[in-house]
Amino acid sequence: MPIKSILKLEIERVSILDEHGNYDEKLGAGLIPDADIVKLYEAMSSCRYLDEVAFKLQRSGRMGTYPQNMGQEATSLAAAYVLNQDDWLVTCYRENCGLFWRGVPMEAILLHWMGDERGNAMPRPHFATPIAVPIGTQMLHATGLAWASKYRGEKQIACTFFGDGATSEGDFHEAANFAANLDIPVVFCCQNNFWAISVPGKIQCSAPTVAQRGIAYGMPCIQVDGNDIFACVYAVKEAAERARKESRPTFIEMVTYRLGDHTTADDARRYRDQAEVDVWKLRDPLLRTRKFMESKKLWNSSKEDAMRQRIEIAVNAAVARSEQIVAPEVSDVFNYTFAELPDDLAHQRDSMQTHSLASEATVRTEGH
Ligand SMILES: Cc1ncc(C[n+]2csc(CCOP(=O)(O)OP(=O)(O)O)c2C)c(N)n1
Ligand SMILES: [Mg+2]
Repeated sequence: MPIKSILKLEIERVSILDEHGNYDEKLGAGLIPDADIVKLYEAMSSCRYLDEVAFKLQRSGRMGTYPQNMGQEATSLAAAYVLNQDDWLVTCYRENCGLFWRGVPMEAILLHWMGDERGNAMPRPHFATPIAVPIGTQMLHATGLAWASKYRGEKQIACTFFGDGATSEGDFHEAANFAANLDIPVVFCCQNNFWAISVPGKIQCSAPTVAQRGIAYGMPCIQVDGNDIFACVYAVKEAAERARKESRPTFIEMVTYRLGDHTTADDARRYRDQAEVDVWKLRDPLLRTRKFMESKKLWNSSKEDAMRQRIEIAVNAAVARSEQIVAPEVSDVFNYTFAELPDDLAHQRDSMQTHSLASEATVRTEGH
């Protein structure tokens, strides 16, 4: 028997508005109305400004740590723009732009990174899950949420975001396998920014694309220019339609780049070349969207200045609200996990309230 080729795979890449301002009229026809692109640009710009402010808050000791979103704004925003308000948006920690579009207030994100978990209690109208810092967990949550929706006969789908590094975690593979085999309406959006903190993508994924990791599980896969909001909208739209009509998952690799450090606890200069960063600065999603709007006479510098003023007022007000909120009771740490607090935790709670490290708890629990 001759040896036959039994499978040939292909990954398509979508780019509509490139960094040089070239726009694919065919793919982009009617994709985002002019009025919306202006709103999307303002959303990306305010997310960028919040990033700058949060960085300064951290450096001046007013925030614990913060992961800048800079450079990756278009990806999650495109998804939030395409999805219905009641579709689940299941994010990682670099998707502020999508969350703000959903209506999550800026101060919620600020509070979370200031160490106040009330900021991470996403209320129902936003259909967003808490920011997930443990890498990979949220792909499973999204799969579960979408499965529950399918089981109940509801139309809600789920869309989840994670990094290139997260696709090396077992959780990703479990979620992808489960979603593909059970026909679950979930959209997997991988933000391939080429780095998992200091680990470069090429030493943790030997395949030429991350997208093809989804092929192994039998789901449609596509790669898009993640700094091109049009391409991201195009891909999420297609994937959301597939999820809704056929109840099938899709894997989208969004190729992007984080222009800042991994978090404020990192110094990326120690492991990546400035020359690489400089190349990606030219591919900035904000820059190309602005140039596109200017070429269509939708934007000019006086509109930019007016927008900048609006953004500064909004962000500064959000910072003020996040810093003015009354601090939670320390004992809240114990209040939301158990209906009846076990003895050892009750002892910890009570001894914590002695106000002196040397003194014993005034209230002692039996057995301690
Ligand atoms: C389970 C787990 N392991 C390790 C870490 C530490 N950690 C935080 S971010 C990160 C890298 C993630 O890289 P990637 O998935 O590419 O996301 P990016 O930050 O680049 O968007 C690691 C290893 C963690 N948060 N959770
Ligand atoms: Mg990464």
